[in-house]
Amino acid sequence: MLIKRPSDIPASEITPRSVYLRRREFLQTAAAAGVGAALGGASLLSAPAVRAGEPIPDVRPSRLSTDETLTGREDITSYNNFYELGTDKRDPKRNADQLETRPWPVVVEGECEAPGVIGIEDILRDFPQEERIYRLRCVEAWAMVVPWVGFPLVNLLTRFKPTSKAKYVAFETLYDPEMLPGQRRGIMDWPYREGLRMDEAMHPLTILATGLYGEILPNQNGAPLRLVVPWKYGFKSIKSIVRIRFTEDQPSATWNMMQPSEYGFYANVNPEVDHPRWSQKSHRMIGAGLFARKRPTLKFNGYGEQVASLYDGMDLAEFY
Ligand SMILES: Nc1nc2c(c(=O)[nH]1)N[C@H]1C(S)=C(S)[C@@H](COP(=O)(O)O)O[C@H]1N2
Ligand SMILES: [Mo]
Repeated sequence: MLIKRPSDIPASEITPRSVYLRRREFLQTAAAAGVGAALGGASLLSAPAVRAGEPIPDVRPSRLSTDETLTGREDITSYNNFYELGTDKRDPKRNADQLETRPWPVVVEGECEAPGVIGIEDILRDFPQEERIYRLRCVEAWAMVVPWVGFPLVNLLTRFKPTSKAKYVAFETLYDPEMLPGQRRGIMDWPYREGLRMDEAMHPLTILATGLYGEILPNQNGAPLRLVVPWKYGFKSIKSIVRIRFTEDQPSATWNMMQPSEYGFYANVNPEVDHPRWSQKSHRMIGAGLFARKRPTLKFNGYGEQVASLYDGMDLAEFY
């Protein structure tokens, strides 16, 4: 019999401990939810390695894209907020390789008739991928224009049949200190969490992104699956999602929990409501140079025509 020496074992056969543990958790969750084979458990567990930078096939352009000048790929992928990979803007790219994104089961649970688990490969296959060029406006008063690849969140949510009790959707990032070095420090109450009201989640502008510039998402940008809500500050756009839960009550959200006076649950981009420590009236474009003129920030990040009616009758200074 042939005994494989360690050097003969292809990298694809070696399972990092954290991935192994995640598989086990996935199998337990799947069993508890009574899904398992029905949702193609086998393909979930033996997904081929797809890497950042590989092209995503059949990406269709979207009419919901802006026509502004794109921020360069280098800037989008090297100036990041992703505290799980470090708090400096350059840390996420530096630490990106530590995160293993295959296999990547996503649990969908809570107030729905068909809870279950879906793998990233099935997500890429089942939901037609579009290019959506959106402004991303960080609460720190800078912005980018990003050619995301992704699909409307509503397409995924409806598959799991939310009940009439589902008033909100909660999201969670992977918790795995072995692969996410930032989680070895108690700087936040991990995992990173975010949430949307059901109508915000179902809105056609709200997408789950799987790529950018036509290619699989780099880890520092939230691979393999991150939320993008273009009319809200960037911190709502939670990265590396592993859990989606329909809830009756407003879910907890990381920055809102940490500093509620500075970061609201809604976090709609609003030049009329300043952050307590700085103005939100204007922002600088990443990549435009330090001396470039600041741009005026638009209410709802310029998407007011599409989304303002979601907040009819709400005082946006109170519900910031
Ligand atoms: N899990 C997680 N998601 C996150 C963050 C984070 O630290 N962890 N940072 C948020 C913030 S503040 C912003 S501005 C955007 C940045 O996205 P980008 O790095 O792709 O530009 O991601 C958001 N999503
Ligand atoms: Mo941000």
